[in-house]
Amino acid sequence: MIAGMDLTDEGVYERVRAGQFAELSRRGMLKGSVASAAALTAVGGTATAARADGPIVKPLPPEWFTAFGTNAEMKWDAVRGLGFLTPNERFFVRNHVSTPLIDAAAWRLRIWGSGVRTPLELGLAELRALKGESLVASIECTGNGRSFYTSQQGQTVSGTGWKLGAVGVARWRGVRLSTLLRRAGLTHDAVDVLPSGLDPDYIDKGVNLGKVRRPLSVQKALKDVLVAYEMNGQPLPPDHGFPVRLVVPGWVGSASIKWLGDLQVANEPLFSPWNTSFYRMFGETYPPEGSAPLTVMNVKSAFELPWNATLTAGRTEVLHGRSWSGAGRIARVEISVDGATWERAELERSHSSAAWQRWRFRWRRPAAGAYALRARATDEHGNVQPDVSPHNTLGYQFGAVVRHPVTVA
Ligand SMILES: Nc1nc2c(c(=O)[nH]1)N[C@H]1C(S)=C(S)[C@@H](COP(=O)(O)O)O[C@H]1N2
Ligand SMILES: [Mo]
Repeated sequence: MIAGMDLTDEGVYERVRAGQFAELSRRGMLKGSVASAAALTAVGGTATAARADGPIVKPLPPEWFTAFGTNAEMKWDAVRGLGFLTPNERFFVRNHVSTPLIDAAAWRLRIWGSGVRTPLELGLAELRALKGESLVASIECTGNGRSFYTSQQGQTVSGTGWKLGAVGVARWRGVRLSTLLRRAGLTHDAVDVLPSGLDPDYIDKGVNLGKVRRPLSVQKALKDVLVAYEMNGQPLPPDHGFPVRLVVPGWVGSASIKWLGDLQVANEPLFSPWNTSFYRMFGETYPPEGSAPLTVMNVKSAFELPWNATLTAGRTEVLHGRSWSGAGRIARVEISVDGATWERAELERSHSSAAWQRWRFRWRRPAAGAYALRARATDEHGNVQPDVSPHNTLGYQFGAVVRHPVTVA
């Protein structure tokens, strides 16, 4: 315990560690570790990586981001007026450890294991020479919305206290994972793919859990997963996986491994802490080993408004927002300003089914007072946001309708 803080709480731990990290780099004590980290080698794959000055490389102006140690949340009020895609410099960051600076010229991706006949190793130029494809897709942290378990439902959960900004949508460009797997001679009995990152090992409560890595099924890998090297027309920024990351559409963000260095393909199920200890539901209503590993993300909605925004009484206000679902397109969005009656929001043109849906709602001449605005979306499969999210101790997948406070004055 540091000064009464509970370091077993992931959010507290990350804040404390980031503070210590910042202090060390201010005092110039990381010079030695920069040199030793320069020859960092990943399991299987190789790349040289250096450590940046802090856990996140890009600037995090407070008007765009809420900083949480190694993570940074996009502020929804800063999104108003931006286009459909989240600009790279505005995209949320979720780092288990810290952004590595990877030398693209030395980067290699290895594909190996019992599920491929001809193990493959390729560099960035070779990857870029393969047929490229673009995909507009969201990436959303499994814990997005976590703080509402506490603020809205009075429940205790651990992890970063995100509001709704641990999500973003980009146009990704890269090579289909299926292309690489087939080139490596994917066998008929292959079942799992385990991508590993090149960031430093993740130390959780003093235990080294190794490289950030999380298995996904071959089925999903062949369906729509992209091995991406571009984000919104630019090379991936360091914080978002430079030079190469996975993009696993619709699935929990932790599946979209950044700084990809290694792909193990196996003819038997693979496990890592990221599909056994984390990214499952744990708690009262779940078995001791937790739910099945989480995959598809749930339905959520956000207003493009500051928290506790002040609006002008008697003036018609056009409220803007976005809704999204890992399962597919959004079919309907309803808004309530009084918590009792619901009206349809107007949907804008729909883009990719793997991305969000923009909408607007005309709030006619609101009277002065305090309100809780609600947006409730339904996706094309009939998944609808409930009033309450079932509790789980790690605070994953908060999908209930969020009550967004505003004051009309
Ligand atoms: N190698 C590696 N990949 C990773 C992570 C990480 O810490 N290391 N974090 C994961 C999690 S939990 C999420 S939500 C997304 C976040 O992607 P972003 O930082 O580009 O927004 O990356 C995933 N990929
Ligand atoms: Mo995440």
